Amino acid sequence: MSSTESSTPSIFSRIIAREIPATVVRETDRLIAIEDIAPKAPVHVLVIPKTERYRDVVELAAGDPALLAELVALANEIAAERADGEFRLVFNTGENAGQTVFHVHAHVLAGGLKESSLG
Ligand code: DGP
Repeated sequence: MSSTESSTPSIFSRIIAREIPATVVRETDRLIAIEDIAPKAPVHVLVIPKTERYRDVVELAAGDPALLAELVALANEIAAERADGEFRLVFNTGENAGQTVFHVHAHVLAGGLKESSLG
């Protein structure tokens, strides 16, 4: 077994399999978008590849850049539908960066974030 595989399904794989409930915002062949359980912004959606082959965005970009592009496009659509089309896209990458689920996912944060700028 490689370092990118694990013996138990991730929490997101269990959501994708409908074993655990979640509010599904959008679903495509290769992605699911759900409401974050602990929202940090007026819009806080997680966009998650259905495969758990990639633990973080670095692995995803190297392994399937087209899927990363699909993820970004879906984030853009969600921000357009749910807010004003402007959004922050966050990939926590590694434990020391705050990643807690090692199944790659993007946080789509939108809705009046100007005052909480990172810059
Ligand atoms: P990260 O820290 O980047 O690994 O983000 C994991 C996110 O996943 C965090 O914002 C909370 C969210 N999360 C964890 N468990 C669940 C769950 O069971 N349901 C939903 N909807 N979100 C979850």
